[in-house]
Amino acid sequence: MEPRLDPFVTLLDLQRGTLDPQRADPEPRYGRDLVGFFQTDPIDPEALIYQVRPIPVPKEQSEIQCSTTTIEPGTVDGEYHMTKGHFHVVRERSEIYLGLAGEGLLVEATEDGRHHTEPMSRGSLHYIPGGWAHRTVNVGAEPLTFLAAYIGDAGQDYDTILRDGFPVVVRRGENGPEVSQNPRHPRVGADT
Ligand code: M6P
Ligand code: ZN
Repeated sequence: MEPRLDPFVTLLDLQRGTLDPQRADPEPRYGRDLVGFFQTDPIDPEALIYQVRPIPVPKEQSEIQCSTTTIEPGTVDGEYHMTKGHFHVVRERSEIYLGLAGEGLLVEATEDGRHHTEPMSRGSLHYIPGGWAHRTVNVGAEPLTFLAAYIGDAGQDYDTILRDGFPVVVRRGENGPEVSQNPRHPRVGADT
């Protein structure tokens, strides 16, 4: 075959998730971008909640999309800062996350409401199988940074999350993070 892309290398700052050279603009997510994802909408529309730094390649099945994500520490009305979370549009597409810095929780869920959480920290390697929505939550005092790699044509479905949310929410409790059922989710299933 005739190769489609030339090889390339990017230097990743393992603490901050920055890329050099940056092959695409970072994609910041502010309070205003996260309306509808927390139990209570963020008060400050200008607050930076997280930032995605993509390494762009064609969004096709033959390519591997890669990005870093850095979530700032903090809470929105008691819920820890988190990503929107998504299913893949092509549901069977899988993904890998690798924790780089900070302390987090990866929350995964199926469409019938089963759910699963895994602690994230430097070196934690997470396999997210097809059919599982995924959201990362920063439960620490420092930024949470992780690397993601996924099949290029996966696509992100946010509408299902905006409608139902995840089966569980992660809040700051007296003794650290507390995972509890989301009262708004239509069908909370088993913790697997
Ligand atoms: C990871 C990957 C990206 C995703 C990002 C933020 O980097 O899973 O595909 O965009 O996290 O998550 P979300 O899109 O759910 O806000
Ligand atoms: Zn994904």
